[in-house]
Amino acid sequence: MMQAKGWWKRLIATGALLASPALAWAQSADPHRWQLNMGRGVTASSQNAYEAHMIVLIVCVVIGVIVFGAMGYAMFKFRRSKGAVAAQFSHNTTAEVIWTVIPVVILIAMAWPATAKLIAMYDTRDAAMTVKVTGYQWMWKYDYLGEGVSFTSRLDRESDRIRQSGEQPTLEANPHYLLDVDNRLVLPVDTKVRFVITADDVIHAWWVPALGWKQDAIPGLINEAWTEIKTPGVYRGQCAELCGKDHGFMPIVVEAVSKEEFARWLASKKPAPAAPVEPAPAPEAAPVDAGAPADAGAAPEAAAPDAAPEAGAAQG
Ligand SMILES: [Cu+2]
Repeated sequence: MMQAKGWWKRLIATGALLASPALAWAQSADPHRWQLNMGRGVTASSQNAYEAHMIVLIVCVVIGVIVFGAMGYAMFKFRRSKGAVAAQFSHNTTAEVIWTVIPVVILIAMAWPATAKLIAMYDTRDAAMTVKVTGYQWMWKYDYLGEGVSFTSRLDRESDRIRQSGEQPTLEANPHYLLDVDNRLVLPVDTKVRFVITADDVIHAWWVPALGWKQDAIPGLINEAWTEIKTPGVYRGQCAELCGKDHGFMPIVVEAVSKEEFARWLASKKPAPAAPVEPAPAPEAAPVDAGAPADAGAAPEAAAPDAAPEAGAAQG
């Protein structure tokens, strides 16, 4: 009895959810189990895609209801058992003109906003920053162009350990199994970020559903895309082009943070000015170049061990 009650409650709750489109279609950025509709995402592009999809879906539903409704009505109302006799005409110019013109008008009405949205999606001008994305078998590399910051991003060690140990991961213990990386792509919110996307070996595709697009990464070719994330958060994606045996093990994680936080993060990732690699060539070069007029002033200073870091700082 109690069980039956619970079942009814659930049915009513589901019914209420389905009856209210706003509730049923309010999606979080990442897909989840039993999701019925596409997500809205967190960018203008993803919102555009969602709206275009909803317009077309509504048009399809209305057409479906009218066509199948008319068909069902005609079949039932004019059935043979009631003595209906089929008309014998074979052509009707007026009907043909109407059923050609109406679909053309509907198609144009749908194509117009869709084309405007597509054009906006491919307009990478006026971006505040550019990130180069390179696909490798089987990881991603991100270069913040002009910032001197670049790193690779590959499957996190925990996911790698689980998949190779034969252990059975659970949603509770490993909620981001195969969807976590060692180094996340950090991006600022409310900033137009341009991506240039390529690959080093085979074709990959960079895809984060919450951003609203998917772009092929092709060796020898540079594809472009852009995003402007509105909501801070962590958004996950995957390689979307079969690229070899570990295609399923090169996830993408984007972390969108405030502009201030991003500036701090970027500064922390930049190579230190007095990095130990930089001053090293100076003492070596000093004896050779000592006689050269251009380096005559700098060489003795660089040769002195305690002055070396300063020389390095000046170079950096
Ligand atoms: Cu790939």
